[in-house]
Amino acid sequence: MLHLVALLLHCVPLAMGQYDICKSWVTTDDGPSWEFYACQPKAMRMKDYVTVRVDPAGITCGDPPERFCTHENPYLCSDECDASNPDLAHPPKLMFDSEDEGLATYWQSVTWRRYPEPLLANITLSWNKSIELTDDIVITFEYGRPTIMMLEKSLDNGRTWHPYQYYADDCMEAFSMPARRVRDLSTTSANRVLCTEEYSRWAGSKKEKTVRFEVRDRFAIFAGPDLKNMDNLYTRLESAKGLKDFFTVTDLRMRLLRPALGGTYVQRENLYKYFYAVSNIEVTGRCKCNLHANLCTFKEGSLQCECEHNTTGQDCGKCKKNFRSRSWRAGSYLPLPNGSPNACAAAGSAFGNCECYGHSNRCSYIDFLNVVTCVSCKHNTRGQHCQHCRLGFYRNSSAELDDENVCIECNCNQIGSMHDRCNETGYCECREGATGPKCDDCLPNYYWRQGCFPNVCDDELLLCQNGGTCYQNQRCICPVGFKGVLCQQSRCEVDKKDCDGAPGVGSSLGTVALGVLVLQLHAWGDL
Ligand SMILES: *[C@@H]1O[C@H](CO)[C@@H](O)[C@H](O)[C@H]1NC(C)=O
Ligand SMILES: *[C@@H]1O[C@H](CO)[C@@H](O)[C@H](O)[C@H]1NC(C)=O
Ligand SMILES: *[C@@H]1O[C@H](CO)[C@@H](O)[C@H](O)[C@H]1NC(C)=O
Ligand SMILES: *[C@@H]1O[C@H](CO)[C@@H](O)[C@H](O)[C@H]1NC(C)=O
Ligand SMILES: *[C@@H]1O[C@H](CO)[C@@H](O)[C@H](O)[C@H]1NC(C)=O
Ligand SMILES: [Ca+2]
Repeated sequence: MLHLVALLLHCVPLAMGQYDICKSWVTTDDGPSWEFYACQPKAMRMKDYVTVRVDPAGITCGDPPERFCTHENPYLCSDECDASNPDLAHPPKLMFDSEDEGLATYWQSVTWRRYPEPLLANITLSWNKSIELTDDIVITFEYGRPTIMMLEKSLDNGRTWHPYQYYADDCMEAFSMPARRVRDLSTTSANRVLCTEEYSRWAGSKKEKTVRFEVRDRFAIFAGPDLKNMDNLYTRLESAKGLKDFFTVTDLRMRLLRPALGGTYVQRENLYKYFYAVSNIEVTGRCKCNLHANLCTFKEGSLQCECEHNTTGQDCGKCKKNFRSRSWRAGSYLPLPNGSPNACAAAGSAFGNCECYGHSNRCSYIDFLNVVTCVSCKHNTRGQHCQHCRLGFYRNSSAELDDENVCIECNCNQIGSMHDRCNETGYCECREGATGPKCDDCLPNYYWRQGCFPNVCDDELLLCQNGGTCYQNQRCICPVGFKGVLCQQSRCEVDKKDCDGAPGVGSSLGTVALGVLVLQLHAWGDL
């Protein structure tokens, strides 16, 4: 019985297509066991999981209500958009609904009544999950396609954006780019960002309604027409740098830059026939799970891979706890037809119980100690399991033990601290007078000058006397006739002749005194 089940399971991958299952129970000479394969989820209609944002504010029509015309009949302006009336409203969600046969529901912008100011709108789609496109993106416009638009993509949840494709009725004029067609790309240019004129020319608003981002045509460069030779595509995706990433997105943005004109010129006397209306945005793709999952589910508002191979994370991008005896790797489409699972391995499968938290992928047996230890711990870690921080580093409390950022440099001030080690919260050990986590400050009553020194003078306890002034807590600048650390000593008391002729020659003496003072300042400045 067991035999039969195993046999059936084993046949499944071939029956259902490539990379559909992650593991199967097989019988070998050593008895039954699991066999693992590279696997990926099925392609889905991604519009069901998207969140959309339309910019700028106020671009959606109907607030206040507005009449609009069509290119076909520009003088019969009987259509109305009214956001407060559900039958006449055109909110963004109508780009993603499922439509009854023949009845288009669509998002619509305000009309171009501000002409010649451009009519600009951004439609941003976000999944909060990396997805791999498997078919064309198809955007359906009612009342004519834009004459200029651009598609952008993000791979990092909208932090950075990159052009994906340019669309214009005249690429040279709109973007200073020559017009090209995806069909003309070659194996080396399959991931080129180009400008196409195929979807922007006027052909009557009912006839040609779609704008495409051609994924299939790009796949066909490798897999042939009808995508019969998928093996070749998978081989290429694995080996050509950047090709997989080209088809991967977390967000898409349509930048609508000029609406359909229905002719060559904008008719100023009837601006109510210029606007954008989008009835559908079809995005077909699969969750990116790094070939470690064949299921992707919608949980708590986001898509999540159901990771196998002892991986974890939204994209199965790391190894599960206790399965980190070697570094994480994505599964591979190669070798054909089942690929390599590159599964994470349990700590202790090879030698004893040697986990290195992903900071080393080598263990070594030390004979005379009879222990297995990690070798060459990276990321500033050390220890048998790379579980400690190297001297001069401390543990990052917000990072797990297997995080690359687990150890933070102490960064102690070289002069202010005793040594370059710190305690578990990053505090260095300070020399006398120094303070602060890094010992780069001085305690009160100390001043900083290549280290901390006790104040010689200040404004509170150590006052300069007899009219002396305190210079940067380092010394008193004494008036002529006084000396001592705090100018507390009159020169007359020390040497009678210093007092001769002292009174009565104020101004000239003053000048001399100032001269001395300036000289002194110079001297200290050079120190
Ligand atoms: C659309 O997004 C781009 C960035 O991708 C931004 O520069 C531009 O200002 C946005 N336009 C509008 C109308 O919000
Ligand atoms: C994005 O997905 C992550 C992981 O599933 C989740 O923790 C986070 O809350 C999501 N963010 C938003 C804005 O939905
Ligand atoms: C993952 O770990 C479990 C034990 O928790 C083990 O049974 C299974 O075979 C492992 N899978 C892989 C692909 O290594
Ligand atoms: C601590 O770890 C977190 C998580 O990896 C990281 O974001 C942060 O930058 C680290 N802190 C420092 C100071 O390196
Ligand atoms: C580290 O040193 C600082 C300053 O001396 C102290 O406040 C802190 O409690 C110490 N942390 C630990 C974990 O010892
Ligand atoms: Ca619709």
